[in-house]
Amino acid sequence: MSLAQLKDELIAYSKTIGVDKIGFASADPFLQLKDRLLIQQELGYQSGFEEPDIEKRVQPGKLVEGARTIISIALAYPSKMKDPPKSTREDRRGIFCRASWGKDYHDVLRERLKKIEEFLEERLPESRTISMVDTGELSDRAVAERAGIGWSGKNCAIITPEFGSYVYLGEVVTTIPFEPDTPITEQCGTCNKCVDACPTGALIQGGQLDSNKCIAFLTQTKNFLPDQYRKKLGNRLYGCDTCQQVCPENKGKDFHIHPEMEPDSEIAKPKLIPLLTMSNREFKEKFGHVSGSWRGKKPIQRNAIIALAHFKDKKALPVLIDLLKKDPRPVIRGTAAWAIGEIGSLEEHNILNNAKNAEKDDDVVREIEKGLNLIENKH
Ligand code: B12
Ligand code: SF4
Ligand code: SF4
Repeated sequence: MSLAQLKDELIAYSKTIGVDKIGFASADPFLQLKDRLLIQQELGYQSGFEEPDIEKRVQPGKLVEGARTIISIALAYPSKMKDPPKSTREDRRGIFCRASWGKDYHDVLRERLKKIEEFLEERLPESRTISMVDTGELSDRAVAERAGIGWSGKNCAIITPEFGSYVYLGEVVTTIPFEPDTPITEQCGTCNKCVDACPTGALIQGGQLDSNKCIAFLTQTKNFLPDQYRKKLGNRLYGCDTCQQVCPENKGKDFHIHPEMEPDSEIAKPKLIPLLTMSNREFKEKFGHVSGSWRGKKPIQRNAIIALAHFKDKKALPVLIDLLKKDPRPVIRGTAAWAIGEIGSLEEHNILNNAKNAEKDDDVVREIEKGLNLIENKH
């Protein structure tokens, strides 16, 4: 069988295993990406979640000796919930970004990628392959761009003409020298909606992100959220979709192809107050299977407290006061103190004062002082 035939067979096979788009790229070094990564590193714009070894990121040959091709796959995910529950005065809700709806995409894509690896190994046993999604060394986007899956948008996302940018990406690196596909030309043109809409100015310019300012990144940090971002968080519990939501290329794009990616609205848009008192076990049971739980319970709870402050939800005060008094985690006590200041009035001023006298952690004391100031400024 010729390689052209094998490629056609693999494309046909990929459709049968639930791959929405497949593309082939050469495994040549990613020289432009290397320059880009060095610039981002120098400017301090990286998130710290990337593979730190830049050489490994840009030289597929370092991952598989004799690598010739990278096969990129894309799976489309839903952008709209069927029957989303309303966030009401009685029950304020937070939101997980779309990339955290349904079953963790790492597991979903790994299963598809494994099947592709097996397909190739069966037909060409002497070939070597490895696959990765998100947590691997390669830039999934740079691979997808080269493989013709989509273009690299000003919002940094890979945008496919068929599914918009709501696609997960993964790849198989192989020693098989397939004919590469042609990249798609950039189609943003004069549009700049994503850059203008970003709530924190994290998109420094089209295609360049300062991760430290990006809400998607900030929701995943474990320490206190810097003051200037607290109001910007809104009710986001994990991730941010704003620069994709405003994108005209995503208009009308809402694909429900994979049943495992269907969101459970009580998980994707959960009530905020019950989140605050959840045990580790309950959290794992309810949220353990979604990608947004990878940093554990604490950042989600911190963000939930910030969301309750955003809603000025007075019903949250008893549980926030309880957290301030009893929670062993300084980030939770401190963020609760700030939120009490945002929501509360003179009665809560006394509570904050008492808590300040009892508090031993300097960071928490600072947050309590912020809370006290917030109340004083209201009166
Ligand atoms: C670190 C990381 C983050 C960081 C930093 C994001 C970033 N923009 O760099 C944070 C935590 C902020 C983040 C957030 C999100 N992420 Co993320 N993240 C990653 C990760 C692990 C590495 C990305 C990386 O290396 N960035 C460094 C930059 C410099 O490179 P790059 O974006 O990979 O590659 C592009 C640039 O280099 C650019 N480029 C190269 N040279 C030049 C030169 C010029 C002049 C220009 C303009 C551009 C340019 O072209 C490349 C191709 O597009 C990848 C998985 C992976 N292993 O690749 C997922 C990944 C990029 N994330 C993904 C997703 C879904 C998200 C979120 C949408 C999740 C959410 N809803 O909250 C947001 C989107 C934020 C945004 N606007 O980018 C998907 C993207 C899917 C897609 N369709 O593009 C990926 C691919 C995961 C996956 N396997 O599906 N993420
Ligand atoms: S994910 Fe949100 S904060 Fe990050 S660049 Fe996009 S709009 Fe800005
Ligand atoms: S909003 Fe406009 S500029 Fe931004 S990615 Fe979409 S098309 Fe490109």
